[in-house]
Amino acid sequence: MNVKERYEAAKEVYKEYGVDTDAAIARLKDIPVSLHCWQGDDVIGFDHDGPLTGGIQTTGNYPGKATTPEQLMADIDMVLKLCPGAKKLNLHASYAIFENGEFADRDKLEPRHFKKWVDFAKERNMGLDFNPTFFSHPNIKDGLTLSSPDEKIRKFWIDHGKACIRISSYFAEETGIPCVMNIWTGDGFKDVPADRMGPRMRYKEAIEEILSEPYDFNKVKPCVESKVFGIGVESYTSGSAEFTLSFASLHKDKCLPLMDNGHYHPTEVVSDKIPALLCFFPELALHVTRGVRWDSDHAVILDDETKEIAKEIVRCDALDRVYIALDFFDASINRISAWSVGFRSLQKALLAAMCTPHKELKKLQDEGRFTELMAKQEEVKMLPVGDVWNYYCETCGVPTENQWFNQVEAYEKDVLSKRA
Ligand code: RNT
Ligand code: ZN
Repeated sequence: MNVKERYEAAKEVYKEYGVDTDAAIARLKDIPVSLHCWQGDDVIGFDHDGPLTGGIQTTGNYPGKATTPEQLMADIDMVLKLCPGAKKLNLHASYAIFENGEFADRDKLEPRHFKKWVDFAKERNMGLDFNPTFFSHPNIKDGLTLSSPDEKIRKFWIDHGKACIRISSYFAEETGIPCVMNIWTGDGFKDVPADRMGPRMRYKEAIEEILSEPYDFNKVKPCVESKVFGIGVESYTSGSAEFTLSFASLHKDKCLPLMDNGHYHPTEVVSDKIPALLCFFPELALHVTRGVRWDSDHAVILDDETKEIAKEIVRCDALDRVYIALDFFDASINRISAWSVGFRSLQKALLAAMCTPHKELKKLQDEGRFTELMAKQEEVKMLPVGDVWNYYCETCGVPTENQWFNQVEAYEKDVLSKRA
């Protein structure tokens, strides 16, 4: 049987469960997922020569990483070719493109430094998301940026945040698609702090100042991302979960909470937090990643939590209230492959969620039929979602499950292996 025939058979199976797979496919095609540019070059960017610093780290030195905007764009194009569905491109401020020997520090960045990215996105009908870069820079003092006790340091980073709001507005204007702008800092302490509240009060006021820069909240969606600890900041973070959630809730008219599922204690799950936050926030944002023990940024795979996250977004009917972005960086394997596995896995999770008979399952719960609920939930796991997936890929004009990896291998041989 070919892909189409297998799909037709699967479609009949799903019909018996009251699931319309054609509708699921049509819907999934319109759900944008933000593709992070930083998997392509190990979170380095183009505005500095030094290493990645500030609470996060990449490990591995697999050959072929992008070191110029042209290379990174070519690699992103390859990923777009391999992945189905609607995409946005997620940039960091450190990916500014300077020309003719010009340079602007983070506090002086302007929209024009991102014009090439805007052209790139427009040509591919993609929206753009953005992130101020509060790491890999000499103005991180004693591990702190926005929560630093040094006013000059704080001012520099506040000005950076404001510059990024202006750039985000430019992205939204140019693409006609809202720009999600995420504020994450690695601010924190390696060892037991002597003051936990001071940095947080300064952090609060600094973000408030950034958000005083004028913007249209329908077009620019500033977010605050929390983290429980980072590399070198094991004991304390200024932007803890309670801090950012309270901040976002106090400033609901100006910003959104962002949850990265690698930023919590190992048995805490973001899937359960999504419906909790949806009770209070009109919109929220996600970084989908894969935490492994103490590390937050492994490539996303089709694991239980990824499926559960997708399930919550879908069954809460919140696809238009949740901004979904990927956030991981693996330097130990082919980066195009890491990117594609991550993007495709999230798409698979969304598709599986859309092909689940949530109404019937909810009914069993509400009627207290928990024995049957457990049995049914296990039964639907075995439905032929793989056949729907391959057909979805085919209709999106991208390779099916057993066809994409050889394209990565060819690209490695033809392009990546020739890079210095
Ligand atoms: C780090 C945060 C943050 C970064 C990116 C590069 O732990 O998750 O979102 O990964 O901004
Ligand atoms: Zn993140």
